[in-house]
Amino acid sequence: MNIKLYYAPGSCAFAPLVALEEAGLRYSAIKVDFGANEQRSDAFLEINPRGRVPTLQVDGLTITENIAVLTFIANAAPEAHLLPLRDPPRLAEAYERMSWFASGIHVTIAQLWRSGRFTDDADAQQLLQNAAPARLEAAFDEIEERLGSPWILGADYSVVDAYAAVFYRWASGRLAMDVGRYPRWRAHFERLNARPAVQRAIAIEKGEPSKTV
Ligand SMILES: N[C@@H](CCC(=O)N[C@@H](CS)C(=O)NCC(=O)O)C(=O)O
Repeated sequence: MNIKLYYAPGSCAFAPLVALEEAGLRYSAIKVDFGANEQRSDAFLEINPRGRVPTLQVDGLTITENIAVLTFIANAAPEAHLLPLRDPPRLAEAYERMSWFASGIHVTIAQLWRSGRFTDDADAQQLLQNAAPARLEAAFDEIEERLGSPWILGADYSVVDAYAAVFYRWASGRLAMDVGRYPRWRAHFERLNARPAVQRAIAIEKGEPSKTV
């Protein structure tokens, strides 16, 4: 299999970058430079007309949207147990969390950082931005309350944990939120960060080469 992951450092593509490292699949990580607006370049729009990461290419098939990308990776390396593929109730729980991350929390982040996606009206954009922080706080409170132990789904680590880390990084970084109010989530993030695959994903974001095909 020829796998290429298009990612941007610090973006939500961190989750599939971690998943690929956990899976032990051979792949190429290709950086899309958001600073240079490369996601809007003709070359990248030809790959993903939505101009977003993560974008995965597998033998010429293009897979976009985090949930689809993470699902592909988990299925491509079932021995890595990155999703509870044979446990329907637990799998439903995994998809409930990931869907909420993608269509709830991530969209609220976009309301704050990319309000132009929702309306061209500058005043309406400001209103969207003003409303976002309280909604994010409520969502992150919910993450804190619903965390399993040691991992989100309980005993077994999964791609859901890596996906949650995307939001923790934003909360503690660009959003400059007081993550002290999320002690369980912080402990979860530190546990995740200690995994060798996560450290490798961080190194790739910093420019170290991935396992290339
Ligand atoms: N619904 C998509 C969202 C992907 C998305 O918005 N990715 C951001 C990075 S976190 C992006 O590529 N932004 C580029 C842009 O908006 O120009 C998913 O879940 O994968």
